[in-house]
Amino acid sequence: MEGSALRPLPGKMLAALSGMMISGAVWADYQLNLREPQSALARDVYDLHTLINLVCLGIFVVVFGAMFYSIWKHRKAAGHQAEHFHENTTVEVIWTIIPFFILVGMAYPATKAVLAMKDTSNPDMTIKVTGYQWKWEYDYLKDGVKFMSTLSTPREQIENRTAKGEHYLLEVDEPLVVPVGKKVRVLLTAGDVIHAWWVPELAVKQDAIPGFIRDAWFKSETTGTFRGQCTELCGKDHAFMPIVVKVVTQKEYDAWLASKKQGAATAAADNTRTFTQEELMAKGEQVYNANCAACHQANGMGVPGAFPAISGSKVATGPIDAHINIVLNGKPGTAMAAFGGQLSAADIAAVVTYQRNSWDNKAGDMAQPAQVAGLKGGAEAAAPAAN
Ligand code: HEC
Ligand SMILES: [Cu+2]
Repeated sequence: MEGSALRPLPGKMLAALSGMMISGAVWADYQLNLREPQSALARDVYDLHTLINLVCLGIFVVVFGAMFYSIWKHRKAAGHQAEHFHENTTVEVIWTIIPFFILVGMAYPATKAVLAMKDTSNPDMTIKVTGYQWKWEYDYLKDGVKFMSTLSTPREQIENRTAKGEHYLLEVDEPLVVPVGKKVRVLLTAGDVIHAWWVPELAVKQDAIPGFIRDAWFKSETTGTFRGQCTELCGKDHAFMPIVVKVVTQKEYDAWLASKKQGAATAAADNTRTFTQEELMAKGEQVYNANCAACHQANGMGVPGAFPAISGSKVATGPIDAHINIVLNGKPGTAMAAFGGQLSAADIAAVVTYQRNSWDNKAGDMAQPAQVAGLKGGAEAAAPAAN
């Protein structure tokens, strides 16, 4: 597949073709091809796509050329009489042998690329990626760094109240950060339904299936920001869980990792601290908007028939332990997931406090991290290891 010379070809061909039909200005911000590959594997995939398209084009021209030529050349009007014959062994052998070699010629490089994609041996680092409705969790297994990556496109853009940004629905609050030139193995799974992790420029596409671990890998040759999407229809906000991979130099990566570890240490300290009501409300609003508003909505009104309103909810104004419990453990069989595994005790204390004292809710009380941790420990002791 040293066919890298092929790469600009289809783009140019398409541009020339379409230039005849579409004016230049329209064409300028339009692109019809795979995204520019950023790794050796992605280049193989790109070249394969080009090669196979060219083979198809060649077959198309030869077959239809022969057909139209014969029809025209032997037309009745020119005095041709149809010949009566059947079974021509030579022709039959030819039209079996030639396609056979064409198919083998296409299958060989394709199989080679697929095998290379599956070869996750000897990675430089491993990241566990978990899909949730509707966000991704990245867990840097060796470094103890773990965070959620959620859509950061403002709601105003989604609801057409302002103009859409350049990376509309392809931007997140916390990208996956990896060093350039390193073989990164990703372990993929999901916490609720099937999702799929796809970054076209790096040629990774793999389903994330609850209860299974699948793996894939990529090795970016350049620094930059590469964007992808969940590619398995996973519910209402399937289009709202993009993937952003930021490839940086080793030095930048080390600095990022250090600051992430520092952040994790602060979060751990938060879990043993006592907060004021104001601190909890401010933190709770952030946690709510990042994790709960997709279903319960920023105004607390939910979506009638699907997601209950929190404003005026009996749970969010009733006994606080029951409120904490539903956030910790979710409600099995419904879309209300257990947040005990993804959010820290401080986050849960904050979001519960926020829900109890926002919109129409005036419970007036607050939850502290220690209380959440106590309930969490209790639940785990009462229901040991479900798996
Ligand atoms: C994927 C959608 C979804 C997300 C995200 C979500 N919830 Fe829920 N939530 C639900 C559903 C559905 C129910 C109703 C469950 C049932 O049938 O009782 C629910 C119920 C609740 C209730 C009980 C409300 C009542 O009156 O019965 C609380 C409290 C709650 N969620 C808090 C939260 C918090 C806090 C978060 C964010 C950390 C959150 N939810 C995120 C879907 C979601
Ligand atoms: Cu998904």
